[in-house]
Amino acid sequence: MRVLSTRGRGAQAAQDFLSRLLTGSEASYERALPAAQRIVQGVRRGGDAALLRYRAKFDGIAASEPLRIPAEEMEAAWKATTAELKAALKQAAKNIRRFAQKQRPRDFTLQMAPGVTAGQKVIPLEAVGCYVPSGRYPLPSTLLMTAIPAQVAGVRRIVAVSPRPAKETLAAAHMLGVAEFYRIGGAQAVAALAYGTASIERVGKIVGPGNAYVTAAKKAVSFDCGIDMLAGPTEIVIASENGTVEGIAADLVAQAEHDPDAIAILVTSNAALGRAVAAKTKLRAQSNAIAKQSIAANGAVILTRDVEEARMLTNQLAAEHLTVDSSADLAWVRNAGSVFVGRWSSQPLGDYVSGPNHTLPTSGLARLRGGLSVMDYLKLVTVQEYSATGVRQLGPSAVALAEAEGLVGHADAVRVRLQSAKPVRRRA
Ligand code: HSO
Ligand code: ZN
Repeated sequence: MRVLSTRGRGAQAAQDFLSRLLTGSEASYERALPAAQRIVQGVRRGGDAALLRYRAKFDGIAASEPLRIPAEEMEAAWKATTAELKAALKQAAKNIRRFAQKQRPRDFTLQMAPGVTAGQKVIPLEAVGCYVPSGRYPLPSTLLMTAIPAQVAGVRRIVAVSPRPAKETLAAAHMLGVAEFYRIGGAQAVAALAYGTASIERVGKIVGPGNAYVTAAKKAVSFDCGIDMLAGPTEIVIASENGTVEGIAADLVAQAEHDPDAIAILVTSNAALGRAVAAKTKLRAQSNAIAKQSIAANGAVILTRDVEEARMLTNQLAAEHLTVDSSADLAWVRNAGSVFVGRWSSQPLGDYVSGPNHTLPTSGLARLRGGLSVMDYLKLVTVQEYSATGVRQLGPSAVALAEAEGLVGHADAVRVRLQSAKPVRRRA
């Protein structure tokens, strides 16, 4: 693991490394875009037949294998799950649900002026598709993270897709009552969800992480179908001055094992801590093929001049996962997908059981948004109601603004109301 210092002779190397991360090389999904677009068009035109053809070609699944996974198969998977894993899935689900419930925005009505109310009505999306990766690692936890907030939002139809779902993923679907599950993946699954086929009804939004083709396809369909975000490889930044070497190194390796392109960084002004973490991380990654690869390619300890510089760099990196030393650090954190506080808050706890979502913004997107939440499945529809009194209160200002914009029709529409809302003069 490289140790780069922002001061002294190595400063240029640190600069180069950071600007490579910050400006981002061409994302892998961009290279996949032309192929993904062809596949999307193929499914859009060719429907089920094309979907089955792509599935056979890319996932090696015989066309005779039905698209939809029978409920009995999911139930059997649940029954075959060990008591220990069942309990773990239940505990994780309970916390994810509780957290999403707390995040759910409420309906409200405000009185804006006498006779004028304005409010918001929270309405769930009709149908969403949850993509569950099944490539390098099967991720049943991702089904919990994408389906539970949808359930809390009140989404009526929740569809899961995964090309080679693990038994554990099917078990999780059964536990959650996610009954519509298709054995499809890649760009073709995204296309089927976005445009529909004879056997798969289209959804309004597609959520969940996937490989470069899935991400490229999400971008390709995003004019016609909602998407959560374009997710790149996992990132972890630890901003620590006095953390524990063992814990920091273990967390760096943990997120680094997701992907050979994962990014794992410690930012610190404490050179002794930095050097110890670099050595320990290298050692820990030795026995983990993928982490070893990503740490060699994108792992770094950045030694800064002072704490201030460490904080500034951390905010610039806008990491998907950020660990800080104490809750006092929350005061300077501006950009991060999810923050972990203190030595005991190991990041994988958040990947599974704490409650907050693990579907998080990557590639600097944390400057603009946080993780997936119940909000991603909801619309805030606004409502307003005037009485005659209300029109008399606000109407004249609306007319003035409409006239300023030269929109005669707008002004007239309000005037019509103003005229009929004139207070009736009582005869003396
Ligand atoms: N760390 C990943 C999520 C995950 N980890 C799923 C384990 N399973 C992205 O936040
Ligand atoms: Zn993880």
